[in-house]
Amino acid sequence: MIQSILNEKSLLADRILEVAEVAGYLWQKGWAERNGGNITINLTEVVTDKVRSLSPLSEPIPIGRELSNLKDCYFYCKGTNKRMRDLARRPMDHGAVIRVLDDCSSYVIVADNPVQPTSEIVPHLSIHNYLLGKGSSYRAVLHTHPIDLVAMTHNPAFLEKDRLTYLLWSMIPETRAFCPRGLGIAPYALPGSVELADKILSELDEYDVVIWEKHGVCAVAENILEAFDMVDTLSKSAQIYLTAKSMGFEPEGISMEKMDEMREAFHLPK
Ligand code: 2HA
Ligand code: ZN
Repeated sequence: MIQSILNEKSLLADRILEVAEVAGYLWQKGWAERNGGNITINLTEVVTDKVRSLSPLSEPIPIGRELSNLKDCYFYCKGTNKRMRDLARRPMDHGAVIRVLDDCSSYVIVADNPVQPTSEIVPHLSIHNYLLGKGSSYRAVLHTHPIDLVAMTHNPAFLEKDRLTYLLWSMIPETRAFCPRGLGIAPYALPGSVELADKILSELDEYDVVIWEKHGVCAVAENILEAFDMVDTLSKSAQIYLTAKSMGFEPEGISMEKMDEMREAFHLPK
């Protein structure tokens, strides 16, 4: 049998298999054309002695910034140019585990194969660094291209702060309940750029999901299934809105009063 860190049962293997499960959903949803989208998860707390003992499969690769909270941290990262639909079947051929070195500004690939991490590695690691820095329990970062949500960002009116949050919350109660911090907005910026990374970081103070104008969404959560569920729920709301519009009417939406009632009943944040 080919040596793979997934051959032995471990929490680390479970986390990577969850990524594969979500990658399959992204493809089925039509949110992951070609190599579209990225997933990284922080595995440091579940890293096994076996993975710790592996020799690097690459030279140190510079990150381009110093991320001081990531010293000796381990991540699973989708590979650059790799497809979610392939990752769903063979996560260790289309992604890799990396270790950030003690200098906090470079990493090595440690398993299974020298698959180069996603082109969005700098924004992703910057987000993990930020989350650890504020003591967050979030370990998963998902970037994907949901058709309905991205379509909505082509209307400048929807890019006003919290306009989409309230509109999508008002379509079904689940969205308010399971995406209680709403949807942040990042104006269009070059994919993979430091500018985009910094804009997302500033939005994450307030939101767990950030939509990037004319591109996609980024969601952070304790695990990758939770991150997927938030985007899925927001997308469901967007579909209800678009379905009502295509039937020729503006959906009424749940009133602010009813939403406040729900916020109090379920102890949701303001
Ligand atoms: O890596 O989605 O934004 C694929 C992307 C880049
Ligand atoms: Zn993208």
